[in-house]
Amino acid sequence: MTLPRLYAILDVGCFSSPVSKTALVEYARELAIGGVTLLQYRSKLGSASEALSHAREIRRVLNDGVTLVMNDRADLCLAADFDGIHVGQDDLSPHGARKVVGQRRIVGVSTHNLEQVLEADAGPADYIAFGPVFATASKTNPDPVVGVEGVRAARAATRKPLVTIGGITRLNARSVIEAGADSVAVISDLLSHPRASAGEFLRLMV
Ligand code: 3NM
Repeated sequence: MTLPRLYAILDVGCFSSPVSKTALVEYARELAIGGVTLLQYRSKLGSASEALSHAREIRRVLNDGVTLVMNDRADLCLAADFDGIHVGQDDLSPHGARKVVGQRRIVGVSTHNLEQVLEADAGPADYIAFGPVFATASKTNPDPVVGVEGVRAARAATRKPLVTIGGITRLNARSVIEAGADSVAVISDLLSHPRASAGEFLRLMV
């Protein structure tokens, strides 16, 4: 698969509670208008039924031009008719996720060190996410920062599409791409002006 340069993550935890489905969908729409073509839905706190309701509405409103990936939950990926599933080191294995979602959907996996990159490289994931590249406030208990040098090392360790994540902003995204990343995954630096920020990210990574 070929990844777009920008992989936007809609993290429900970044929205003020009670979370409004309308606000989430509007955010996703703004990202899409800004040029986002790959979007992950991430909900670490709410119920599965709430996540499914959000995901279904996002799927309904965004056209097929946006590839939608569900964080963690292979069941919700299928139920919301998403295009892929992203698993962390403590979730289903890529192999397990693949068994659930089948061959035609995308499976991505998070890694945080070279050993995990090599393990993911040998497995069935379609892409490997690696990070945190820089310090991040968007994840509880993040792994140690890997830095741009870490990205270079990960690039040398796999030929699978490489997504970098963690503290990536419009100021440092280019340096990460130049270190060999195919794509940058971003939560915070899209939040305040999603449409304009997505557009800027995409322009500076051509
Ligand atoms: N995963 P921001 S870092 C969700 O290291 C997530 O795997 C990470 O958010 C990892 O763009 C991270 O705001 C948070 O830093 C990314």
